[in-house]
Amino acid sequence: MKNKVTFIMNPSELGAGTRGASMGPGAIQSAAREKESTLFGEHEIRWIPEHNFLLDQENRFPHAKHIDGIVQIFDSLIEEIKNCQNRQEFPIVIAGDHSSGGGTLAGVCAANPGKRVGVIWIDAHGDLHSPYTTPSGNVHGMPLATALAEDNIDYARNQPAPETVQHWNALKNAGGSSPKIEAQDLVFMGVRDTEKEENAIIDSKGIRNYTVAEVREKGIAQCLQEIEQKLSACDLIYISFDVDSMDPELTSHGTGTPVPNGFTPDEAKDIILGLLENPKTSCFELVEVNPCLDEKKNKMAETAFDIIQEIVQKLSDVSWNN
Ligand SMILES: [Mn+2]
Repeated sequence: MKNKVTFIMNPSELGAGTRGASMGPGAIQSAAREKESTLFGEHEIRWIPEHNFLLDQENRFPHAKHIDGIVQIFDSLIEEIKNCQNRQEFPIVIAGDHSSGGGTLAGVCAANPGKRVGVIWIDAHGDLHSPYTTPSGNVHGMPLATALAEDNIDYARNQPAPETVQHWNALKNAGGSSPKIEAQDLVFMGVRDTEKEENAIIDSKGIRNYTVAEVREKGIAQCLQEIEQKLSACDLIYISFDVDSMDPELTSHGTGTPVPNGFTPDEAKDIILGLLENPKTSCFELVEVNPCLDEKKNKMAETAFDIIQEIVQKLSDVSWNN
């Protein structure tokens, strides 16, 4: 049984389309300090080296902006997740933009070779684009395609340059395996803003999405029971929580791409705490807090911190796999 948490802070915002998500991890720490919480003093904190200086240079990769730096970030995340595994500690990753999720997931797979990894992606978006299909070039819209090794060539709208493709292949192969997960082992929750290129993958691979409406209608407990059943063949589960899965009116617009009609903060918390009761859950990540965009001072970071605090409390109450 693991009983220790390590925070992995990844202040990269290379994958985001608006600036400021690099300050998300710091804003969450500030929210903690404002409440005079000692949570971040009670656990190991590992900071991923950032490459945000690339944002001060001309972008060389229009179809996967700053992907050269993101390759480095993936490698650092893999290293830290492996270190957590060696120390028998539970990693809580707090990251700027959601491209981080691809690296964390690569790390979970690399730290557990031969194990089947399930993913619960709580998000307003599908994050299934590739350099071939992206309308924006922002890599935070691509992390799941790195894990699924999904170029989605049938829906290509771009012709990425060879150097871009080389880096993209590095992301897909990060940690030494590709694909890292099967589409049937991926569950969406709260996804409500996708593009046709992503819908094609969701439809053809039958990726299950628990909408906000379905979760409310069935109840969280019933949905989580179904998810546990669906992922019963998986050895490990990784939870990726994008704060834009929550309703911006009930939180704030302190995130890069807010979408109306999301989960309430209490619903998000109950979902995550429920998922942590599954002993297979091995890693949690929270992303996309952007204090520069917050119209309610530091509200999104405060909301995120409340959730993180409850997660750490919960983890001290439950035991889970190796
Ligand atoms: Mn996302």
